Amino acid sequence: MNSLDIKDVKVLGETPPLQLIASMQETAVDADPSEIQRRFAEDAYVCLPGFFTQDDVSAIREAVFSRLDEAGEITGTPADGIYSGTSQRREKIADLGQFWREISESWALRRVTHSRALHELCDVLLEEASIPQDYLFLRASNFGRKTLLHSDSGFFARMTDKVVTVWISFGDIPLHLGPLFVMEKSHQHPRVKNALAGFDVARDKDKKASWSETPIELAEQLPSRLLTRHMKPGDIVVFGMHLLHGSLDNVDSDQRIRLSCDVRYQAQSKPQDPRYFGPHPGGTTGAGYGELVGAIPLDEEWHIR
Ligand SMILES: O=C(O)CCC(=O)C(=O)O
Repeated sequence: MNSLDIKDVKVLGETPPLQLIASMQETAVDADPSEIQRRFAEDAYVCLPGFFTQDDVSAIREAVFSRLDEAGEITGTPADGIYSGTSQRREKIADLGQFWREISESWALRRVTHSRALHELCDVLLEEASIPQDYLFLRASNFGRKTLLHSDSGFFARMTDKVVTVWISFGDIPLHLGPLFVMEKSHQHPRVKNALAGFDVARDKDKKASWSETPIELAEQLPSRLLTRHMKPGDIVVFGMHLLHGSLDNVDSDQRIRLSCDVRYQAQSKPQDPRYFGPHPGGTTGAGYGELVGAIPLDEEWHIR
């Protein structure tokens, strides 16, 4: 079954052939924990629609977009999240890292990303008590943005791979706004396993985490498929460290900004990577919140890791 409206999908500017793209499987929020575990063990991801409420998401949109509005990046009502086409972030904000840190630490956001409900879900997925990382990746992706194909192991599995990524949709994210995709069963493929074994993005500086093949090329070669869906406010996708993923391109002609966040939970019993825990986490490279693509003004290019 393929219920995706393929004409809205762009991956690095290309429309994928129909056989290379399909809908993510959905798991009901109230599904039995054993069913959630079974699906996670099989697919390395679970997608739970409506995990958070519209009110939770509205408060986050208000908190984040009103700050971007201060930087001249928003037009109209801030919570609508429409890019103005320009930015005065560099002129108006003294410290871009501090700016992004304040937004990333807002209460509206943290009460969701570090909520009891998410904590309990991650206990189920990790099959033991979990703990969230303090450092999180908030992403405001305007027209033309996309996340290249990669896995999270090279970032977050230095101390343990009993870690999961939780991706949260903070708005309506139809296919042309560039939602997350995962590459179906890529974690099981020997070529992917070999490429990821021992790779650490901060130590192995001569290598990038992003794959040189496009998602369409790799899906053809493995073979695999890109699994995605029209994300709604409060939907979440939780996935393992070895599953390849990225995002579709945001090609929204109305300049709507895709707002999302990714945060990691790990087994509490395992050693913690100090880069991501504590009151002043340094992040992957040690530069703190300033190293994230979110800290880059909306009219500038994103870096590639
Ligand atoms: O939201 C995105 O564009 C990519 C998310 C991602 O790479 C992650 O959650 O690890």
